[in-house]
Amino acid sequence: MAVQRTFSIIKPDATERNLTGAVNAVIEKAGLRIIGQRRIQMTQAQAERFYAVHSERPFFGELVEFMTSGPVVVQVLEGDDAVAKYREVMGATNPADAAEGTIRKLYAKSIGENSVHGSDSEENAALEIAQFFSEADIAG
Ligand code: FUP
Repeated sequence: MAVQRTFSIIKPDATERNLTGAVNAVIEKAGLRIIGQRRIQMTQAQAERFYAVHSERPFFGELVEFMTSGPVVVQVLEGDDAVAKYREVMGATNPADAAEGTIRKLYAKSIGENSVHGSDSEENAALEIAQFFSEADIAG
């Protein structure tokens, strides 16, 4: 299996409840390494660019509002098959459908306030990482 990087966000519902360390513990227990991490307040422009693919969806406005409602932790994760592995560790988008032990099953509040983001492909991971990190801020 190839070593990959993926992009993660710990969302405002999780930072608000002081769950950064708890989420990171699940990530690290799954064998993924946190090789870049920064806590930021996302601007509206950053959130709109990040979720541009959803701009025509009815929940877009709420999504942008939520992602800018408090601090987020942006992360670069590395490991074998990291993109698929992190999707597995996160669990289903809707926490009601998420498997036991996944971050969303453990911590998410709803389909909108679902605690974490993870890239859905290696191509998107590279684009998302580049939106928030320079190589100098990543050490694998
Ligand atoms: P995921 O890849 O699991 O984060 O899910 P999507 O890319 O489908 O959705 C991105 C974000 O849009 C979700 F994390 C939350 C939000 N969303 C809603 O608020 N309502 C929906 O019905 C679907 C997604």
